[in-house]
Amino acid sequence: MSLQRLRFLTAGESHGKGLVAILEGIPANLEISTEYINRELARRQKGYGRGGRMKIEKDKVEIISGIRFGKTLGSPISLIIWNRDYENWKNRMAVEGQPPEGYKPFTKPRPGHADLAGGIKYNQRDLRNILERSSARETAARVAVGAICKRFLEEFGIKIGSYVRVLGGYSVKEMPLDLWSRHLKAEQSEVRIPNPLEDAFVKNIIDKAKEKGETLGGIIEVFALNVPPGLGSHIQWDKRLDGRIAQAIMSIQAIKAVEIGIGTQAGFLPGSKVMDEIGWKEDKGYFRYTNRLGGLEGGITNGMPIVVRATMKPIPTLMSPLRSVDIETKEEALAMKERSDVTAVPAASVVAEAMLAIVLADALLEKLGGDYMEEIKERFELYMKHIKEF
Ligand code: EPS
Repeated sequence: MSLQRLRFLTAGESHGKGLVAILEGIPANLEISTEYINRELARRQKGYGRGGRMKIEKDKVEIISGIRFGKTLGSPISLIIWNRDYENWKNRMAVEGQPPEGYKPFTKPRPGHADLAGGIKYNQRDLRNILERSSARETAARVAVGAICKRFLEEFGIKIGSYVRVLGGYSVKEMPLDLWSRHLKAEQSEVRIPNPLEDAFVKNIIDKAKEKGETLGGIIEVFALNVPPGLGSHIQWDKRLDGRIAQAIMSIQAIKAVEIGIGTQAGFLPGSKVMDEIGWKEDKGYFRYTNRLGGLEGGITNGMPIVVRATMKPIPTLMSPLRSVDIETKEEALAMKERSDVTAVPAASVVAEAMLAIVLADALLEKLGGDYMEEIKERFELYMKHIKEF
């Protein structure tokens, strides 16, 4: 719905054979390598506080179509990320036949997961049939798609980064002012915070949560630099870019809130403390003295960095489980527990980069049109000239 020029779908169960994605709409002649996508996949797998799964998986993409001799063809790009863990699930996740001897269906839904609502909706009494697709394992496919979109945006100087701002209630105390420096610091941190010197505090909170059988959520910030003004539009509700970004980020598993710029803070401040005053200089043209509105006004980019904040709830699989009901007996029971993460906030930060990249690549293509890179670059130059002269 919200994508105008790109389309993508993912498929795949968490413990099935693998994850599949098809991305359509990327123009021809964009240089891209498997290695580039794999780098992003590896970034998603990091983060202190993940469970055993990330030790099993070494996510690598296999490109099936759409790329020849290192360049896109303009045709749909399809890709697969094989699940290594499938080896351990072959019998339980078989496409044909019957469940193996002694197999126990999953009947004690976890509060906070899609288990119960999904089971009711799809009439599945083995709730594994819901869990398998609702799992955040699916985000590996999104990150692969996002990597291709990032590569596209790079051609226009647009850079996307992210960091974790809050984890398990701990709010990062000190960090660089500049967004890209925060991102670079986060790349060095085991918990993706913009100051690795504070890693120990966060890791300690994660260790304590693990001991208690708890899980932890947090707040991430994702941003895009060098985005030209004029992406998105004020003219229709579904063309507004802030709404399109919000949907994309909110669609990430476990995200419960999305803010742009100062976000909810804007409701507490007078107008003069919320708007970003306009200036003009010969060398840089129009600029803003502040960026409280996170680079978006009226659903259109204004040339300032796009800044998005998102809140992730703790993972619902608790090793000290909460009360639930066994859907077979209707009796009170503790929710199902199985291997999971204490926190996946650092991973969600990388996933948010991918989703922002997808939406921005789409918006740039919407603005410029075109089917091949040379054509689109020419149009971009022309538009940049227009911005300068306006
Ligand atoms: C994930 C893979 C999953 C979890 C996590 C994300 O692996 P498994 O369920 O086999 O341990 O680590 O997903 C969840 C916790 C969830 O509730 O969705 C991944 O690849 O990111």
